[in-house]
Amino acid sequence: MTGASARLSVNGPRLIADLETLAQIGRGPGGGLDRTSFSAADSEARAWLLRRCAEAGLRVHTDGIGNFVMSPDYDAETAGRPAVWSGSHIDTVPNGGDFDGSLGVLAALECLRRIQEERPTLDRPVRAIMFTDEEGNYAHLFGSSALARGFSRAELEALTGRDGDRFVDTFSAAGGDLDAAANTKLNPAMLHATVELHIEQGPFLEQLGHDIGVVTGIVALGGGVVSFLGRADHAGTTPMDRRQNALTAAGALLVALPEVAANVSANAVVTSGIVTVEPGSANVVPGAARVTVDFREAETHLVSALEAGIVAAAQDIALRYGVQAEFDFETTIPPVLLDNGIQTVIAAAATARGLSHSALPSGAGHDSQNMAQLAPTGMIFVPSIDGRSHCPEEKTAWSDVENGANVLLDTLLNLARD
Ligand code: HGY
Ligand code: MN
Ligand code: MN
Repeated sequence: MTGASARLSVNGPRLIADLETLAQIGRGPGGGLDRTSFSAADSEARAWLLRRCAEAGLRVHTDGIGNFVMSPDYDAETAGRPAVWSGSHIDTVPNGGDFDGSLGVLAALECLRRIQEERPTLDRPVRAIMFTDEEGNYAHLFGSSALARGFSRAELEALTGRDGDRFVDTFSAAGGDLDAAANTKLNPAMLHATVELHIEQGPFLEQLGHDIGVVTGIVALGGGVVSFLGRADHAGTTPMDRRQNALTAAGALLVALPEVAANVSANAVVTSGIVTVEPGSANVVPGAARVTVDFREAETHLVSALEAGIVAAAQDIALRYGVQAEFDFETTIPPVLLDNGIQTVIAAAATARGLSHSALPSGAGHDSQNMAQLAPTGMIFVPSIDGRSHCPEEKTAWSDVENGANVLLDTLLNLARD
């Protein structure tokens, strides 16, 4: 840096090269990325990220649940002060895209590298974060939930992944320590602010032709598994009126869910993405059917009504089909409004770089909704081409990647100075 007021910018080609390299790790048969948390591909991506940090001279602390906290090596003087954090996740949904989460981690890494290279004098430390299991294979926004609310050992022991594996087994196999995982709750006094850069994952910025989204709030994220328990019987000999077919009940719930959502609000959404059937044979009446239910709602006062509507619909259907309904729902992560002051800083940073911007809410879940429970939090969105996400077609223009990273850098430096 030539002077205290010279503006830093990210190294765009380096950030793009990192995104392209990370996108090579975990490419699956569907053409997208399969980087479920603690899978072999996730471990490979974590190892690669650690190498990139080492090459840049950055320090990395891994906490009990496996979140990475990355720091420059020169800020010992301010290191004890409340820090400015920025990050996201590198795990993906099955057959996911190259940008969801990865952009926020690698842009934060790039910002930290520029800070390390230029060594500006800052009043507060800046840290880049990689959160564990944002996509919630084991628990919604797992890594940041461990920081914000913490998990007891008993809670951790009860967690299972979508493949039916127990978290404790997978975690131990990956070298994790359960006692440390149960001890990750963060003291909010350590934080001054947090900011996350993310792709929009929807169509609005593209429709508006705007470069940057200033995120106003994030919807609630809730759900879990509804199990219908009927009776397994012979498919050829059991008359239709004597069956307790659990899958028929599950099917009725899937059909009922859109109306359940519409009865709560125009913005409420409910999704069932996994159905499992037991015993799972073409010639056996299904004795059990389990469906995942993911629900989102922006208004705090409507969240419990949405959950109650799903439960009531399932109970009603169970009664109608002569089966039992059981519920295993996670603690709902409440909706949050993001910090107004940070929104102003983000908007000003965009304007100063000649970028158009608009305010918009997030319909996707993010670690920021947990971090907002701990410190003033902001989010920056960049456009998603065609609004596509959670699919291999997920894409953001490289110019938008660089713009978003520069707005992130400006925002972090602003927040790190008094
Ligand atoms: O599901 C979500 O909204 C986020 O991508 N984890
Ligand atoms: Mn996602
Ligand atoms: Mn994400």
